Amino acid sequence: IEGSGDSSKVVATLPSGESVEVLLFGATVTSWKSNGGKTENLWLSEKAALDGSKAVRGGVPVVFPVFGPPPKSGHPTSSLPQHGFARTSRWEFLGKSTSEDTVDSNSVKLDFGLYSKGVSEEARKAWPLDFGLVYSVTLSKDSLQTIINVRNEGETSFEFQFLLHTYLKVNDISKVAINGLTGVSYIDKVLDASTHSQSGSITITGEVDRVYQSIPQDTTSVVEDGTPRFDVVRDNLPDTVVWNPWVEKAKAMGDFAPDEDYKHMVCVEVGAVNGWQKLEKGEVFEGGQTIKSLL
Ligand code: TA6
Repeated sequence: IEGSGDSSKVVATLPSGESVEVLLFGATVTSWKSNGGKTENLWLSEKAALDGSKAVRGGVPVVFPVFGPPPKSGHPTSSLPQHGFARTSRWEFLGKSTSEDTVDSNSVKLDFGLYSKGVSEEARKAWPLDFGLVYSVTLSKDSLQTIINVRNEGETSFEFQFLLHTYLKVNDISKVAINGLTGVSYIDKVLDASTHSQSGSITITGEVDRVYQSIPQDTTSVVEDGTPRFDVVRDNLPDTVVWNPWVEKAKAMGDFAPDEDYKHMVCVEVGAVNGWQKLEKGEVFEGGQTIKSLL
């Protein structure tokens, strides 16, 4: 662990130079370097708050127990902030384990925990359900795996949404195509939340904010200038959000810098956000992603 207080982070490096950095604040992955440590794969705003003062603008924020603005009223999450409290809570570092998968490719797993008693008073009051989260971040030579384990520690059932708000770094958004979602139904939040069906690749020439639902196959691919750049593989999660704020929204976010960096990022966010996952007392949900860097 490096640093102290809310800006403390865990850094892990493989013998071949790949690395990952995770803030205890929100268990937010803020850096993932592949290619021997030469290639940063995640976008992080130059004005991202890394001191615990607000959710990190970039990396992989953890969204739980609600995605987006919560239901207006009458739902247990109604008085939670947008995207819930996990990304703005102080998680515990539970430990690190390394494994020699084969002689030349090993991996390191970092575990983080967040429990009911670890969230703020207001979050606890807003969502008074007993839960336990264990978030595992596994760095391998060419991939990063992030998996959540949600346990219902209470006496009653509860329901939740979960999403990994991954900011992928790209060279030039105008040369990006996102594949693997052809024919999938999506809610277009830029077009009044109307429902559409994806035809062909996704290209980004303006603000994009789409919730793709119940996707039949598990891999979403990001291709840059004709070269495959990332595979984002879902594990037990049915949905994927694709988001780029474009120039106006980028300017409007105080912690999004530099303004024109919308050209160098795209969010591909795996999750279970269409409806609610229900957990009975003592039940566990597990799901997440493996991002493969193909460079
Ligand atoms: O994931 C896309 C989205 O829901 C957008 O609608 C936008 O709100 C984005 O998340 C960022 O939300 P934040 O609360 O991090 O500013």
